Amino acid sequence: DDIRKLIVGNWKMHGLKSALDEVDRLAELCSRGEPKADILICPPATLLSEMAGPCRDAGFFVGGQTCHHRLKGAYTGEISAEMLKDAGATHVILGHSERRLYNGETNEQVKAKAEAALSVGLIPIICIGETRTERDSGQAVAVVSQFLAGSIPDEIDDFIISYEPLWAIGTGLVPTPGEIAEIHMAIRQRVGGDIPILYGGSVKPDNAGRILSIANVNGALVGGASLKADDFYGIIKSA
Ligand code: G2H
Repeated sequence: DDIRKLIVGNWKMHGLKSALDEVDRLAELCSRGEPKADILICPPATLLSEMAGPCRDAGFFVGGQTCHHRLKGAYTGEISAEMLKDAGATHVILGHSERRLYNGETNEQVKAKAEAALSVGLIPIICIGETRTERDSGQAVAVVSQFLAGSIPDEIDDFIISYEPLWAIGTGLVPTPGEIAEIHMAIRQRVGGDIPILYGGSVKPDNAGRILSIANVNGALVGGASLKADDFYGIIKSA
């Protein structure tokens, strides 16, 4: 397919102001290497405003890691889609399995968050994936299909899907190329030809080239290996 590859760094709850040095370092590596992929960094919300300028100068996008489903209001501690946009974000990760697990996010909430994001012009990156038990019982495609049916707003065409098998997140375990290809094909059949489909879960410099060459893998959502510029660049350059 012709979809431009997108490499996303999901910093999760990592990164103080000192992490801006990693952005500078990444900018330097990319200016020398001229990577072919688009680059998006999703830092903690506290760093978003400060990172937006240097990232824009380097040609990187910045994004949020979640947003509230309401546009504004009395929701102490929450961040709206418009606030992310105002801070410089172009994208927002939604329904990451860590949020589904630790914050009880449901498909309905993820869908409402995606609608909020789209209403202010942010591109939602909707995360879906099966557990090890679901895979072992042959349910992976069915589970992923249910997530798709439940989490994607109706009649939208500007969103990104990230397939992240739960058992591959932060574990060093990665599905076989055949397993990734099967799920990405199933997602492609349901979302159509223009929607980028990312793979996430223990993507590292040494496996990125293999993963990114699989059919219908249009990029990667990278956690641990996105925190250090040299590791992240190792992934970017294999795209
Ligand atoms: C999956 C991924 C990024 P990691 O959560 O979202 O993290 O690359 O550390 O497995």
